[in-house]
Amino acid sequence: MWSKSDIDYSVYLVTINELVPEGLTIYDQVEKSLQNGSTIVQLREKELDTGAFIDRARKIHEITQKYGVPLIINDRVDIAMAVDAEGVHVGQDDMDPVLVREMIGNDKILGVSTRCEEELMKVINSPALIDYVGMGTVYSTSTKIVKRAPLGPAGVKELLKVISLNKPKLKSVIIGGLNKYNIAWTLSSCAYQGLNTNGVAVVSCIMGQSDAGLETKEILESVRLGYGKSLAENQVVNIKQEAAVVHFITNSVAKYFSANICIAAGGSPIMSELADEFKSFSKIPKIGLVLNTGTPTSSSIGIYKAAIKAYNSQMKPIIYDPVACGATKGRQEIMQEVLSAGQFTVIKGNLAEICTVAGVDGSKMRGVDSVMEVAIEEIVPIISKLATNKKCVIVMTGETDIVVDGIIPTPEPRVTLVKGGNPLMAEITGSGCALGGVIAAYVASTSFHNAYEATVKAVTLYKNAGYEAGNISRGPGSFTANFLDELYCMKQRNDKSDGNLS
Ligand code: 3NM
Ligand code: MG
Repeated sequence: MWSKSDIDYSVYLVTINELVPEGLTIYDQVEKSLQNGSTIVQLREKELDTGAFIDRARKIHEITQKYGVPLIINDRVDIAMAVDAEGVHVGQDDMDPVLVREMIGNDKILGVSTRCEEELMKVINSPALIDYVGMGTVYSTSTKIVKRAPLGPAGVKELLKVISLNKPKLKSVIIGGLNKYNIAWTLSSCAYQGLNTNGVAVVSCIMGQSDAGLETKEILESVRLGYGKSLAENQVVNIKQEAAVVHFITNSVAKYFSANICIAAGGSPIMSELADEFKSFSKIPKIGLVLNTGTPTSSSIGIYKAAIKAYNSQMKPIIYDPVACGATKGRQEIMQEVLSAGQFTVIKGNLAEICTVAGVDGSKMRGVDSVMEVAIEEIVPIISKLATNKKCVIVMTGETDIVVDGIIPTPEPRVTLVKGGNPLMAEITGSGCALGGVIAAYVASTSFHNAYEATVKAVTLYKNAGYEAGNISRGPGSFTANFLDELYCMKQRNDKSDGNLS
């Protein structure tokens, strides 16, 4: 016999018969999902007549009982009672929770959908005993017609704040557009102080899949990953550098140089554009992806997206370098697709590229690159806004590099200006691109809460090596060799001095 206080909401499966693939039944899907770790099931039927609904509810209940998992019935109190289900879930336009509670008694689970602070407060202030709230829609979904704008992790966080301040014991699940690629990131970024949501409610990403078992397993893994890396729980992590693997998807011009620079900076480069292997790469404990879109082909976007999904689902860092993204319409489209395909840890670019990513007209600032100091006050707010929006670190390279933290932006995004380098850096091909690999090596060696610190260290190392190399070089040829040497020696010295990246 389960008790209401220890219900596991972490993988909350909501059924939909209409999306079950041909050849499979709703019963197959629910059973396979339960076998692989879903923790609570809601039967949601919008079309069935009462008799058929009861029949289906009975069959589903037999399955959930076999796995010791509670069954919740959507909307229909009568059906929940008829099959003695463990609970009822109602929306804002359904039966008043007070009435539902009167009918089902105190031992059953009662959940209510909320879409905003006002609805949440209504639940919190309700005289009825409500066990959990569903909060959504988190992301856009085609499973249900939703009229409001998605909450996003930031909106969820606002709602969790309301719960935390008013009724911290109220359980919650989030719903809408969640899948194995975005769950870890969402959970890790929506927590309010110590309070996170208790689970993810998912429909299509299990019910609509040909292997509902495997999908459930992967979703469970993402949920664990997301909670494990919750910002609120885990603020301080040492940055310790051991050889991190850097996976480069980079432009053909920069490959050779990037690989050498990466090794000199303590990383271990691999080059691959074979989407089939991305998933296994992303499971390497210390790995980061450099996604440099400098020489796209007509098939590149599929490769980019596969890589983003793989690395996001394992919560491994992605350093996005949108080379010349404003140059043509085609490149702008690729940039938009890449940006909407997932979450990045660092976005690195020059003034023009960062302005394009930010949707700002950089041309007004053209020429600023060489007189950076005067324009810093103008550009920092733009970068800060972008960093906060994208919840990532932004690196704008130039005579002075600017690094801004949008991952932990409170109260204000942190900003570091990194000077140094040498004009010869601009005379060798791929020096900008190769920096992405050094950042990846550093960021991959730490937790993502420390991505900003790690990025600052990588950028500083790079600038310092460029400066020293410039002092002893006659031109681009010797500079290339000296730069590699300086980077290598500085890295060795840093490691020796304390074994850390400090
Ligand atoms: N309720 P999927 S969104 C049933 O926002 C439901 O309250 C929502 O489906 C809400 O996981 C939704 O396939 C459908 O995106 C979610
Ligand atoms: Mg309803």
